[in-house]
Amino acid sequence: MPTDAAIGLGSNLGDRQHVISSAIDALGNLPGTTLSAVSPIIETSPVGPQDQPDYLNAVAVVRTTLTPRQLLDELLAIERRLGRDRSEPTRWGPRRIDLDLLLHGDTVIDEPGLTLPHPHMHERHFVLEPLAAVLPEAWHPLRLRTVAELLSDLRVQEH
Ligand code: PH2
Ligand code: MG
Ligand code: MG
Repeated sequence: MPTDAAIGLGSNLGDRQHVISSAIDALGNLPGTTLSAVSPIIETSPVGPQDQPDYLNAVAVVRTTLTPRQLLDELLAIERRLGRDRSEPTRWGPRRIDLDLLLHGDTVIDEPGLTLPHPHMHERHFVLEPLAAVLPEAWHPLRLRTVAELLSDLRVQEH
């Protein structure tokens, strides 16, 4: 059975726009997968170390028969093909491309290298804003809130 999965895209090195577009094209070409929506691309200040360039962020939604683990492996392969350097020394430091599996239906998983929903998605504007643009009614199976609700919670907390 195909499942809707949401993927967060981020880039703050190189030709950010081009790298994000190439990653979106690659998502649409994955086996058993069709691209169903792409959010607007937004420019965001870095979260984490501040001495790095601003990011472009977006979210893509795919409909896929890949399992979460298969999809994760495909995301890592796309990152490598687009020149991601996994030897990057700093956690949350600059990168050409970052593809994060945010949601895979309402699957809950906590395994080495694969946590669903993505453990930080509910606390990040650069994820929730584009995600709410394409999947506002998607359900977070641990926080028991929709994506639109998570975004409005985050806005309230910050005021
Ligand atoms: N990704 C990070 C760390 N910080 N900040 C923004 N604005 N956008 C990101 O995609 C991002 C970040 C680690 O994955
Ligand atoms: Mg990330
Ligand atoms: Mg990542």
